[in-house]
Amino acid sequence: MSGWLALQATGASADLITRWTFDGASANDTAGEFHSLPQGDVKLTTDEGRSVAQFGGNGSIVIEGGRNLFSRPEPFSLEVVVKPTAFNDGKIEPFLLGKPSYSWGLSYFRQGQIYGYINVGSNSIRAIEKNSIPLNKYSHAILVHDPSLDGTNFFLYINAVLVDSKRSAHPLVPNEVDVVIGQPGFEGMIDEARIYKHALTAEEVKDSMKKFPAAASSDQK
Ligand SMILES: [Ca+2]
Repeated sequence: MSGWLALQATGASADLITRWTFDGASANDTAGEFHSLPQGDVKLTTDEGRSVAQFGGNGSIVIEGGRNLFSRPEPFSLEVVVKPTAFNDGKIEPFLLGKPSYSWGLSYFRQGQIYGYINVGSNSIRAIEKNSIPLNKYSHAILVHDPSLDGTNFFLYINAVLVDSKRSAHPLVPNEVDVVIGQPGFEGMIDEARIYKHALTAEEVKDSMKKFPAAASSDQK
């Protein structure tokens, strides 16, 4: 009985494939599954009491070992705590976390818009108003895909609020490229990047926000 309860209590965390806290000296993930290579102007730094990866607009963290992640229809969730420091208007649309271009991912677009993709650009869910994720402030973004659902199966949450959803028009497709955090063009901070082999429920999204708050004054262990 207690074992069963313990399993219940672990919930989504049991399906957390990996997580980048950027709390140590390297950019590697906590699971030790992936080799994370900061490229370009990425540096690990401290900001507002958090240990984060800082991107200056010309760098990204390339995750080796992630090439086969989600290359077939299966549930997944992507989560980041993000603080942009500049809009990237006129430049490429950088992925915060995912596989460019458009295999799957969460991106930061013009004027603070947030897009989530599967397969192609038109197959996206979005928060398109200006400052959906504002400059100079930590926000929390989660993209969820649950291919087991017949109808709406693709969800975008900002600060645990569902801002868009739809039925994905495409399944995931094989795309053997590296996963990246902060594709070149992104300027700002990323913390607590997480990948789940699980479709987070709305309740689990709220729980994750509580555990890893965007507005934390220090890192949550
Ligand atoms: Ca951190």
